[in-house]
Amino acid sequence: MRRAAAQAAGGERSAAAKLDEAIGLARAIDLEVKQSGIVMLNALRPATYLGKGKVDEIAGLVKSFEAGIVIMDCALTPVQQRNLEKAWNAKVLDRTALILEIFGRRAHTREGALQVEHAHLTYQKSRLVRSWTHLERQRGGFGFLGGPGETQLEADRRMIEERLAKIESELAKVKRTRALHRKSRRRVPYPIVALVGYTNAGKSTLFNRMTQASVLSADMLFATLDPTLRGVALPHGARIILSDTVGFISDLPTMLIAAFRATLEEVIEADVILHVRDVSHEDAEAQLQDVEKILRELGIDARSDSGHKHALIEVWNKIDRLGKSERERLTNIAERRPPADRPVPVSALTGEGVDMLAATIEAKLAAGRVLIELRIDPADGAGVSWLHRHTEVIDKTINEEGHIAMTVRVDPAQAAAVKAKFALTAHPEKH
Ligand SMILES: Nc1nc2c(ncn2[C@@H]2O[C@H](COP(=O)(O)OP(=O)(O)O)[C@@H](O)[C@H]2O)c(=O)[nH]1
Ligand SMILES: [Mg+2]
Repeated sequence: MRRAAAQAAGGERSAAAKLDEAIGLARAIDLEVKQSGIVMLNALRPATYLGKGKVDEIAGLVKSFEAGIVIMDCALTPVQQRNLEKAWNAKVLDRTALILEIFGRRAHTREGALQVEHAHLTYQKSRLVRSWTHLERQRGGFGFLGGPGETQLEADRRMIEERLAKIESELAKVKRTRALHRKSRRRVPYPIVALVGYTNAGKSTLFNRMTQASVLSADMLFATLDPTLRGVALPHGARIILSDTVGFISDLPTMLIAAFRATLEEVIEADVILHVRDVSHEDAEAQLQDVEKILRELGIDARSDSGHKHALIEVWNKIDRLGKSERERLTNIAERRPPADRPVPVSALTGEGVDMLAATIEAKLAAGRVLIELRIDPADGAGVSWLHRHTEVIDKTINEEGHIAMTVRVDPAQAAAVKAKFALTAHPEKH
């Protein structure tokens, strides 16, 4: 695959960072990147975006690599896309098309899938309108309205609009019943640990490192789950589900923002969120702000660490890329933070710090365990012994009415099952 990064303005470093990101995005849909580069542009060509020399040069590269796809990290008009596809004899994706492709693969929830389809259709619709305007101009204005080509376009547009309206009403319905869906979606009995962070931060590398070492990842229970979820056994025996998510993308096209948020829906479900950061990245600080802003909008406050539901660990990844002094500086900053929100420096690549991360997750999970008070019929001896086997029993007394009052501590993931088992007697959980 040959990729051209068209960078009209901006410094060289940021162009390089954008190129890295685009390569990361292409890999996220399992494309093999054969060649990549930055193209400096003096002027945009309406017909081909790039100048003739560049188009020819890339045509040669496409041929020699036998590439099937060229990704242009910019916004192409439908005409430009078509002309380039013809010139290169390869499929051409622009930035929005590439991101839509990624979101489409990663939308797990019904809402996510609907939002992505909505964004896709909106994208197609905008392109229909644009190419229609283009045809009009070529034919010399409004004189040809009602011609055969235009009828087809109008029909296409109406079809898209009808589908959009249908999706919108379905989305409204899904949102109304969201809480319900959430409850039934949770079928796995282990706490969920979700990886979030920018594209290229190292989420998938960390995901693989943590799951490869674990016997659990080959477990039957997980064999049928999708590849972005895997079981991991932590050092002291706690079991978790690790969930890789779609990464943050810089300068996300506006029409894709809702779809992106919807693909993060499952993060709200997580018991622990690992915010993976590339601390060797020049934009690390701005990326941190972006991620925390979106998390807050999802109701996850990265800074307070008060709720047990959203325990968050900042993972400072790629420390192997830091020089000695920069590494010491960051380690000092990390160590000065209070234990509850102390970042964990790691290298997903070399494995350094990953043990510490596992231990930190384990500690967070223990801290996140919830207390449940139950009142049990004294005749229910089986129930009492079940509780002794499956939960941590904190307190057990006989109250005035002769009931057994029990206080037990469980993983948040277990709480629902315990409450359901003793449905009539459970009290609201206390943290
Ligand atoms: N030097 C170094 N590179 C890393 C590390 N973690 C990931 N990478 C590289 O960063 C790139 C993006 O990693 P990936 O896991 O795909 O990021 P994701 O987009 O967040 O899933 C890949 O080329 C990885 O090899 C690390 O700890 N150190
Ligand atoms: Mg990834």
